[in-house]
Amino acid sequence: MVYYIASTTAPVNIATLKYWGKRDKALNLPTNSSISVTLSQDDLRTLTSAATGPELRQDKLWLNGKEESLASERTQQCLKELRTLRKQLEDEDSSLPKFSMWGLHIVSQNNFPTAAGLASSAAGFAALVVAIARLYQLPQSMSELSEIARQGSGSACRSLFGGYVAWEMGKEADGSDSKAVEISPMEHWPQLKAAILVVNASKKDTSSTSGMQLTVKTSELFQERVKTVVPQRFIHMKEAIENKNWSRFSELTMKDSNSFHATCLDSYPPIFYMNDTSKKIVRLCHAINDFYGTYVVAYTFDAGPNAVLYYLQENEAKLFAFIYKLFDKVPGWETKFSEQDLQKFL
Ligand code: 2P0
Repeated sequence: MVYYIASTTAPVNIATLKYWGKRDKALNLPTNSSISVTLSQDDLRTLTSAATGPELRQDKLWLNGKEESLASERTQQCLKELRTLRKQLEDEDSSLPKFSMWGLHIVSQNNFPTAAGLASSAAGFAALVVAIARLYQLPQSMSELSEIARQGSGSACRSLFGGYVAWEMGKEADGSDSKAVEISPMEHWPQLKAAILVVNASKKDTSSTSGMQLTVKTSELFQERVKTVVPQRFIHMKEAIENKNWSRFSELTMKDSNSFHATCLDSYPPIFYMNDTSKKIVRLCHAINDFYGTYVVAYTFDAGPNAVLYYLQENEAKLFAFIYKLFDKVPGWETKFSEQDLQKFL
């Protein structure tokens, strides 16, 4: 038996300017542009291998060791587009093996909890699209492939790049200009670090897709957010990243997380992604920043209760002194803060 195989990893990306709302559900076209920071591949990532061969009749997927359906329209759309691109190559060069006619076997593994608001669908669809594009030896650029990944899951388009990434919402009705572009590579600002506080690793209650549909339909605050708040913030956040302006970046990141969760709360009936522990983390971050009189940490929360904290490498000890003291889990970390200090902040 002959098999052809390609593998890739795709990292998780965490939005600092949030995507929330679709103007076209079938094509996954967003109501606003967004910005994200891609996490290190060493931490949170999906590893995907795609295989094909003349004897494979069906498409199959194994996710985290368990066979899963590939029947969803979004997945089918990604596979269809990738096969069409491969078919074009085969039509141009008849010596190429007919991959587009054969089944695909896809094996995918996350090294973090799936569907718990840790952007597993982003890394998952990005890895799926890139693994198959490599297998098919497609000449398309990452930005072009991001248009396919976007149709699997909106945020997936941003996981095709490392570092600092913008998803430009585009204007076209067919989605041909709604794609991810790199703002800066990871090496541009390597001092920026992320820590994830896993508050709850179980599956979220309201899926992102249904949550954003409800917000678009019912929230008045949302209209203001997409019309005036996000377009301004997009420009400012891009500048903050390009200029490595940490305090500006922190402020915008926290404000945008709050703005997104406010539109969730303003949906009817309201959607709650953050829980009491999440709120405690928000207060702690502001308290830490107040204590030092400067931005030491910035929080952001996606469609779940888990916190992503951004900080500069030089402030790692300052931040973790608080975190470890508060959660009292990790021995060996010295902190100059007393219980009394902490209680004052919380
Ligand atoms: C984001 N989120 O920008 C925002 C912030 C969650 C909160 O993108 O329906 O899984 O597959 O396009 O991409 C999560 O939504 O939604 C998300 P679909 P997706 O990262």
